[in-house]
Amino acid sequence: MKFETKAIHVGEEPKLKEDGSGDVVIPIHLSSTFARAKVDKPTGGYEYSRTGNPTRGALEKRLASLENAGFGLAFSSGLAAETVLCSTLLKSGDHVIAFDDLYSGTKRLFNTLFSRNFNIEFSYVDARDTGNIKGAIKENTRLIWLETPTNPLMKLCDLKAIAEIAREWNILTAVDNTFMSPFFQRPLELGIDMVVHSTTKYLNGHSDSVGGAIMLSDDEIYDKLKFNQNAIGAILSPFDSFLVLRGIKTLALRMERHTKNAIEIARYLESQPNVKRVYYPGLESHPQYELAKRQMSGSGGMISFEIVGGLKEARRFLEGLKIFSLAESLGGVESLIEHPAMMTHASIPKKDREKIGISDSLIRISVGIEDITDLVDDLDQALQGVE
Ligand code: P1T
Repeated sequence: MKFETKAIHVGEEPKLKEDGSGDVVIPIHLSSTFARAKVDKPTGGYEYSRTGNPTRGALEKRLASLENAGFGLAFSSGLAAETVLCSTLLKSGDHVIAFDDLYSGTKRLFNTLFSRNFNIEFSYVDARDTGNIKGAIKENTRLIWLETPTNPLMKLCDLKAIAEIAREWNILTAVDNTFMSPFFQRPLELGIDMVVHSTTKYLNGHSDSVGGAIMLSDDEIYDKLKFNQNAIGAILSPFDSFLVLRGIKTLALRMERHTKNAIEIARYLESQPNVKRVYYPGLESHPQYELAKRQMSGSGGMISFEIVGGLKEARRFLEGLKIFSLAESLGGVESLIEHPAMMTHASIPKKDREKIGISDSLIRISVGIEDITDLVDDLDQALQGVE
């Protein structure tokens, strides 16, 4: 099956009953426990809903199919998925190499819980240059953690090249594929070991559910992660599983429209005198445009740009918008806009933020699927209002 067909059918194949009826959409199985006929083992494969639930199971099957993975696991948030992955595969004394630009919640998790409490060492490198990854490898390096494109600076890294190095050194690789979604980028096909998603974003696509996922093909690692999904208990609820299953059905259509709108907005921004710089991998001016074309089949709906001026100008612009909501998060049908330094990435100390390029003039847009002229007109009136 091709991507669009899998996105609609996998995990939700109707089971025809004797009376000829069969649900086309999987029911939301709310039961927290499942009765059994015999003490020894569960009758229908399910025993307790934290351990396994039919609605979540359907979603996990679909998630795996979209990344061409053997297995999928669904969690209560993107950060819950990351927590289970790291706490399962790392132990005290291990070393992790991570991209220096990451969603700040991921950095906070690494630098507080895993670094301070569990004595795991993190080296943040500019992974745009694969040589920086190679140079950071130590005897105790166990995991390489990447986002591409990164949140919020839209930096890319060469997944195939990094996967090859990691394999050579027997180091595991994980890629947070939230920004691209499996429709535009499938890291496992490039040799990466594990993919992580915040399903809160494009996979669900409607800003009404918080969730996370891991997709992978190694059965030994899967068994360990599955064990800890149950042991830790940060699972996705049946209702949220249903929402994400529903959202995924339109993922391909949405991603195409997000991208079409984003390209127009990126070009519009590039032409504006009070815009200093636009960060979008679908623009020829992006320094890694060639890598983007090779590694991704589309450039997605996320754009960052720097407004001329500083905090004052950014604030005036952001507060002057009418259609774009000033809000954190991304990947929904509605356009969102935010100020990374004061909002999503405020937990990173100012000096570290500035070192990697998150300045007070940086603005991040999650381009929705509304009419493009409405979106450009709104940006235009707010930009004119700054002068
Ligand atoms: O919010 P949660 O579902 O726990 O996902 C965390 C997360 C993980 N990875 C990436 C790339 C993300 O962007 C996020 C969450 N990001 C935002 C809320 C944001 O506005 O950037």
